[in-house]
Amino acid sequence: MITPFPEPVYVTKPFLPPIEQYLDGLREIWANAWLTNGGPILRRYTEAMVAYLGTENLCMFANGTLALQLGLHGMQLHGEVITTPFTFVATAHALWWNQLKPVFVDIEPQYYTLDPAAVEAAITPETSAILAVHVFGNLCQLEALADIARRHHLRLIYDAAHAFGVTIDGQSIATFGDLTMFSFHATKVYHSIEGGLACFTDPRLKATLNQLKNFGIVSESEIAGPGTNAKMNEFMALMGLQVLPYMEELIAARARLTHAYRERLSTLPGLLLPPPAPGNVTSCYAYLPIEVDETQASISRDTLYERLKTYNVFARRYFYPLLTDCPCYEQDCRSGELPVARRTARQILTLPLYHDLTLDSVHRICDIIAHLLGEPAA
Ligand code: T4K
Repeated sequence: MITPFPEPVYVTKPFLPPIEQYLDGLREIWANAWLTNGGPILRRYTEAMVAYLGTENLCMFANGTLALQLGLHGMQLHGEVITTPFTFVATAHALWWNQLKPVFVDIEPQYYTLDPAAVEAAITPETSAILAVHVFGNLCQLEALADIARRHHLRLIYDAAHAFGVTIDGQSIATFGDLTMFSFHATKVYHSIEGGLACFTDPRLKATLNQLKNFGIVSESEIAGPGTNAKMNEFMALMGLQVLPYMEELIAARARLTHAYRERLSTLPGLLLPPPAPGNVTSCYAYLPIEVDETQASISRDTLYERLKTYNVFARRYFYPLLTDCPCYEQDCRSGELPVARRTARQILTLPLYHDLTLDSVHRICDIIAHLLGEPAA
């Protein structure tokens, strides 16, 4: 008999380093009596990040949203920015706060990233940039987007909130496009409680972003302009610094669980899984998205989502609704029906995936899903 989990199983769970190790770090913070504003631990963390990503051109932030928002601001964009409707709201909000008009275009059906042909078709004289999202850690079509940006003289920005740790041909994805943003929120594969990072190709952006995140301050007597407060504090930097050495282990654990999910779920009728990453890409296994095709399965995505809760399994409908269906953005849809994005938002469900979820739990979640789909348990 299939019974509910005794405790809630959420879509994700943050990894925490050994508490004694964090307490040692707290003692250092106490001794320093330096809590924020570019303290010694943040400096150490920034150096570790430079080494990890292989670029000096980066800037740490209080969260990914502010990293993106200020990154866009620092690049002095104007007019329209072509982006995806299938993402977390923060992507579009970062444009809104810069008074940039989002132009939402369709995604491609396999990995849910921007469809380059749709991007190119949406370019107008008002377009200044493309804001693409490596959604679920799936890489965008890097070459096609770079080619479009080059031919149309557009800036290319990546929201890589989900993609920290992903590499292509052995190279970090931090250095593609003009600017890449990572989120280090507690719900991510890698985190610093809250936190964000912007990596960029133009080294001059570093001073600009460092000022923007610190009220526009250049020195005690000089203010460059209206900045804001988007600094990372020492407690976050400490967490980020202590979680970083576990990256390989965290990704390996998620890979094992992903393979187990795939093996079982790919045999169930009406469930679709995006293909694994191409051979030259190392994934970070950020999310476990499935699509429920109501015409093939005996159940809709929403019914499955609700019924899973009765088994204490809290999957999430990332990303639903489409941004173009949110009242603040619905007037910005200029590109017709967005059929792929619309279908994906209707069918998508992300299942629990985190470092210490057990293989037994994955098998049990799969058995519950099979049961709800009217299939025999394995
Ligand atoms: N761009 C994209 C594409 C993004 O996905 C995001 C953030 C951003 C930009 C902005 O980056 P940040 O400014 O956040 O750095 C969560 C996260 O808050 C958000 O960071 C993330 N994307 C988004 C996809 O997911 P919610 O509202 O779904 O989170 P919440 O609080 O419901 O948490 C989800 C589950 O995680 C909970 O059911 C339980 C578990 N959880 C959560 C927290 C916070 C824990 O076990 N422990 C925790 O501490 O937005």
